[in-house]
Amino acid sequence: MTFSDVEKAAIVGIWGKVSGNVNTLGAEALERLFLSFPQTKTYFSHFNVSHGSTDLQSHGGKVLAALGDAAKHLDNLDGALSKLSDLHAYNLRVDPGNFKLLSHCILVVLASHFPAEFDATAHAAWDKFIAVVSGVLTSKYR
Ligand code: HNI
Repeated sequence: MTFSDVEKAAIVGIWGKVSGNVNTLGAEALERLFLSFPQTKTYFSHFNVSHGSTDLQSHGGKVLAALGDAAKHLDNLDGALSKLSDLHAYNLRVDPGNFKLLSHCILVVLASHFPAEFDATAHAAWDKFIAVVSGVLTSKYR
């Protein structure tokens, strides 16, 4: 999967808005995930999932930081995400359907925090970007 120059600019541009605030924004994405799709909490039974918890902050930060790293390697996402792909497929065994749910929540966070920057072009680019990342993270299941 390749990204056009317009898509790349939109992905990197929005990442620039997110990068300084990954813990807070990531925690919000996870909180939305767990409240809207409670079945996803089964993977996180060892977490304190209450509002603002350090577990939400720290894990949310890791997820968004991984996306930020991916945004720097748009021409080689398979390579950049290889270790994370192994982890999700072989260790965590997250049902691939859950990636769409988290992706949706991340897009909602971006739209609500950056309404001016998150226009239709940025929305489409980020939707594609997270879908491709999710595709890589769920590519080694068999
Ligand atoms: Ni995911 C761990 C990134 C989707 C369940 N996940 C991680 C880590 C990163 C990460 C980074 C930390 C790795 C490490 O510690 O080395 N996860 C991502 C990204 C996406 C994603 C970028 C999609 C965009 N993960 C999901 C989904 C689920 C999920 C959809 C389940 C609903 N991930 C987990 C679990 C862990 C995890 C569970 C381990 C958490 C822990 O600390 O115990």
